[in-house]
Amino acid sequence: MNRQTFLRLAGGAAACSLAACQPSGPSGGGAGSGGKRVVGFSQIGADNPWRTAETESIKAEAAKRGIELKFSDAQGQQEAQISAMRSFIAQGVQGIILAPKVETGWEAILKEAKDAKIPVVLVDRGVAVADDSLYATLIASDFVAEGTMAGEWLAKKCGGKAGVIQLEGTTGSAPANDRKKGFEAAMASHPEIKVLASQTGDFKRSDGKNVMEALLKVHGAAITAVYAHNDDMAIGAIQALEAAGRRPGKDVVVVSIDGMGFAFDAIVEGKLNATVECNPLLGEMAFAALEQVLKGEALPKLLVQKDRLFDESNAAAERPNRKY
Ligand code: GYE
Repeated sequence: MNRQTFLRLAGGAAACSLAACQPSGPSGGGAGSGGKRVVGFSQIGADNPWRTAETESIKAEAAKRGIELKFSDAQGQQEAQISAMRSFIAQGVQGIILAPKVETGWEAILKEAKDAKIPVVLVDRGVAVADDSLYATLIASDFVAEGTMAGEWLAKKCGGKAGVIQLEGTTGSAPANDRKKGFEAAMASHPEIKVLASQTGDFKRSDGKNVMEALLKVHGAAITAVYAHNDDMAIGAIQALEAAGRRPGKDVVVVSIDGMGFAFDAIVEGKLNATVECNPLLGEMAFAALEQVLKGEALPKLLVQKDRLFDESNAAAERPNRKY
């Protein structure tokens, strides 16, 4: 070891913090300039404010911890997420944070990360893999519970009788699959609530609006409630309902999930009836989990976020506390 290397290492040890000084792993790579921890984050895209809030949370936490973050926005393409992960592996990052678009199709790339001894922390959506040793942990909400909570609330509000439109999230994604499952489980005990149609709006406001417009033409006055898998699609649906001369929040009950600030505003305005929160601020938890894995500590496979429901009884009081 030459003198310069020795001094750099010694200096590094003196300034050692959890974030910066973990061993770089058996691959030996991953130290960025100045010996910084390097982590890759593969994000699905930036097509709604929830996702942008999550991205910001992860970027801010990396900066706070002095971690060099390699960020990739896959613009909605799973293939692009897989390529980004492959590139993170090739660059020898010390950990990967992945927000997987859909549940299936991840085995091969997760295996590549595992073989390279790079831990993967899943955030916000789960994957369907037979071998759960392919990832370190999943930090997410219980989407089935969210769907059930929304469904029970809607059933009560509608007096057990309604014609519902379900606006589903991205096809094949864990939150779309599970929010549907949870909602339909709740509906099983309400035989007079009919789901008139259930279609994807891809978690996007514009798609929610277009799908609702089309379904209003087919089902018209039979529609008395809307269940949207996220707030953005609910806002799109509210716009379509108003354009069709309906009164969302009054003669059409609208319930959604995410608990975004703009959803609280819509509740206060009386156009949205309820939202079930789903926390996108996962940065701190994601990096804390990654540090634990890198220290060799055991982690539960699932770190569940607890969600609450907000409606006209509590939305206004909670609005000033919302962080997203
Ligand atoms: O509800 C939605 C986003 O995966 C939990 O994805 C997340 C969902 C969230 O696009 O708004």
